[in-house]
Amino acid sequence: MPHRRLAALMTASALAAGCTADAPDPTSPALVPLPVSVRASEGGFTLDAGARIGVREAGGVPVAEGLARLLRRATGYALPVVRQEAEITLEVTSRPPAGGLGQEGYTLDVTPERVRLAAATPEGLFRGVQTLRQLLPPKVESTGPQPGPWTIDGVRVEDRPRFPYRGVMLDVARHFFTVEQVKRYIDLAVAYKVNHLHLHLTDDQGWRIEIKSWPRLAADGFYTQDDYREIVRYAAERFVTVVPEIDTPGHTNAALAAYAELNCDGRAREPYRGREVGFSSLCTSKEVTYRFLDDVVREVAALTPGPYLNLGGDEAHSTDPEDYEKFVTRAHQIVDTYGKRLTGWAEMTSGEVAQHWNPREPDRAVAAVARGAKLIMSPADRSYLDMKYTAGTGYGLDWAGLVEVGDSYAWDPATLVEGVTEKDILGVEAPLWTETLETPDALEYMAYPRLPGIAEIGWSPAAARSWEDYRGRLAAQAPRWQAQSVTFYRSPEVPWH
Ligand code: TNX
Repeated sequence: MPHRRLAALMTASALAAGCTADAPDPTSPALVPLPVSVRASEGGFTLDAGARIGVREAGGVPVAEGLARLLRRATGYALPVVRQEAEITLEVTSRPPAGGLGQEGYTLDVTPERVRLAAATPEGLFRGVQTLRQLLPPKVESTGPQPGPWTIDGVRVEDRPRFPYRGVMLDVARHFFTVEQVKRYIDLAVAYKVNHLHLHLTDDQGWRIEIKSWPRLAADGFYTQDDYREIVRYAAERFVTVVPEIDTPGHTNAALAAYAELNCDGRAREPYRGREVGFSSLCTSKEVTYRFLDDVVREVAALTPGPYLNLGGDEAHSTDPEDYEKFVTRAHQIVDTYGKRLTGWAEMTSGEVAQHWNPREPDRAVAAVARGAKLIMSPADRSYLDMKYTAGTGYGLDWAGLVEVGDSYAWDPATLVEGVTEKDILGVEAPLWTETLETPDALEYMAYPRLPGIAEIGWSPAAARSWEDYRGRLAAQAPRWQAQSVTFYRSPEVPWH
């Protein structure tokens, strides 16, 4: 861990290369994820009723408007967005240092006169806005007007992410969640600089996305194509890329129940409501299976602006291994045809990105790297939000163990699996499987407070992170969640105030 004064001597280019970080300073603001560099400065800035939000570059206007909407709710101030320097200024610039901090990096300066946020892109501004939110008093998260003052201590932040992919996954197949519920899940996660939403759209228990060419797939509880477009749009407005997952060739009972011809024996399966896995398979030897897959991939790809299309590939215990290989090869070609990059779980033997999930099968991650894939690290015993915190947790599963908040935080993606190093890793993800979760409160209880820790692992420099320091910063999030009526688990490991 670099000494603070030494870190202060490190050059801007070292920062730009992402290879340095200040050791956490106990007097620093309680930010999650921890930025690359935070330096306290003299005095403080107070937002008052006459303040304006200034942005010269057209690209920054939506971010400025978003910040204004958030601040107006709690402060009751007018906060007009103006196209010039103002009390709070957002700037899109290619000039260093902000301009050299990559697509998501930013600098944030708070002085008694003004707040100045700068980044190379609107996305970088949006990430910086999340830091600014956390510098303001927690009541800034309230949905109705609160009394001031709205003071921020003087500070200079320089920041950029460690990994480009910081994801959350929501299983909307085992239990369905509405568009509004998904929007709230996005809203809460982006505060921690999450930038991908992986939607597990299909499984044995349900098919949750309308496919026009196979209209019986989605029966009850599903997104129409317009619903899905709305999720994608809402996510994109928050610089979140949606990664749709159509799980194949296993986890397909819902499709096998809707269309008899997808079964090798030509007989439709019964709908399934249980919690078993590994019993279903598409019929890999039938041509109709590939026409089906082509139709589904074509429609989903057309609705999805992001680069990835995930075809699952996990737990295909009812597919013969040779047939599995053949299926995946053809599936990869289909995804290519529609201009997307194939991603899947670690079992998938083709594709550009593989997701490590099973702590008992690290070799699959190593094999994926060997064939040239990048990894998303989501080890179930650390990052699965559906694992119980303790034996007494009222929801969740425990097949990967009990995962207290400290367990989910205290690991590093680049040292987890022997033979997998930093350069092999695209990022991290926190999946939330919903076999046992039926309500938004249950989702939030499992995600908070673990989700912010996974987000920090993906964002913050490894050398600057420690559980001891993190638990204090995490505790400071609680009043922010309370202001938004977030249901969260009051772990005894966290020093809540
Ligand atoms: C394993 S993770 C699964 C899911 C379950 C989850 C429950 C993965 C690729 N497959 O089907 O929902 O465990 O924790």
